[in-house]
Amino acid sequence: MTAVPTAVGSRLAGDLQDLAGIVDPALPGWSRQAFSSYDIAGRHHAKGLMEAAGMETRIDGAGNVIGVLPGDGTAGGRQIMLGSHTDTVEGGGRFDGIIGVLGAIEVVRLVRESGIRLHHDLVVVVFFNEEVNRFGMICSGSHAFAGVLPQSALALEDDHGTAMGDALLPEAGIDPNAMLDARYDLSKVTAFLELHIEQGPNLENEGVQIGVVETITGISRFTALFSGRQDHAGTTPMDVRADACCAAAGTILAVERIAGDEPTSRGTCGMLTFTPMAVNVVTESAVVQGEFRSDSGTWLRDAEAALTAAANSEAAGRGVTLELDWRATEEPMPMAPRVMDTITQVASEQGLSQARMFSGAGHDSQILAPFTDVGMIFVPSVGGRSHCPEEFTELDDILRGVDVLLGAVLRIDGG
Ligand code: HGY
Ligand code: MN
Ligand code: MN
Ligand code: MN
Repeated sequence: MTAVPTAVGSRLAGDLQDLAGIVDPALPGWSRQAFSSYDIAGRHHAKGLMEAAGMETRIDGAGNVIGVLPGDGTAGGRQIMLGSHTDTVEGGGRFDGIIGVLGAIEVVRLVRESGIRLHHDLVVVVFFNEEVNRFGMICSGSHAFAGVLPQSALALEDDHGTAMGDALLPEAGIDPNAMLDARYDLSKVTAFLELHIEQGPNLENEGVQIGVVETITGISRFTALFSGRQDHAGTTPMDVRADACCAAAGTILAVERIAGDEPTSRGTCGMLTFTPMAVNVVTESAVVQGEFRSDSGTWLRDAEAALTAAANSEAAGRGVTLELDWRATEEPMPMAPRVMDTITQVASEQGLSQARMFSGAGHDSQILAPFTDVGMIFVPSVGGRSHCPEEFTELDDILRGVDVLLGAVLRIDGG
């Protein structure tokens, strides 16, 4: 058996720096948001690395970049698939997503350089638009890839009334009809594996090197439009106002209260816009985008009901009207036991400490999990920070993650 190679730190460090550097210079942190030219540049950069690694590449109708390293033809066309995303949140970090893409490409190089011939075709995918886009949709690329992008997603509108379906072609170079038709035949995929930073504090706090994800969080995301009446701040008595701002504020605090102190439940309202934006004007309209997360679908349904009631009460009590819609809800998603066991076995053979864990972050893996066996490998986040410029993971931890990813590829159904 050919000796199993280990990831090349200098090469991967260079890749990380190059890809992380493709960002919008006008924004803080590392911003390569979907629907931006920086995102297109980032995905095309990854495509170039795939080609340099000897892969055949293409971009599907949903903007997903797909690279293939053919196997020896004895696996009946079956594939082992790796992947993640290259888009970021606004003002994000330089490890979320890209370590999974670059780590997968490093695995391909190691396989080729070592002369190992896999039976399976080895496929690497860069998914378009993993992060929440301005229309409130997550993982639109992997939804399309799995054949589950709802037609209704194209009608989702941003704060300026632009529909996602109208923005895709001019901004992302994606034909919405081709996106709806971009389903990949996942039945031929033996397993999908994603290397990712933990984005939380657990591995670092426990001093553990490898996280083996058991379940990925469920997510319920909403957009609430409060419509009140614009008035003068100084002459309008408090008891005759229809103040959209205060209705929104009460709803935001309700999200925090409903999330409460459950160990794996979260409530966040990260987007709020007022019209007009004027300190001496009673707000006419307010848009709140928020979300709940939990490992329990039941808890999420209860939270949705509680928030709906709270938002209606905050609006009605002020003579404000409310339009509330729940978007991009995802059920909690268990990972495949046989893939988890493979990752566990490989990590222990490599002498690495490891722990099974819950992912409070959402991932493309959860979109693919109903259609093929999926597993995720986590590496520690320094200080547990992510979705911020302070996001950091040590190169040695990334290299350990890549070595486990390669080990799992060689192990799954004979490699
Ligand atoms: O929002 C998330 O959890 C992921 O980073 N998209
Ligand atoms: Mn993210
Ligand atoms: Mn991510
Ligand atoms: Mn979905």
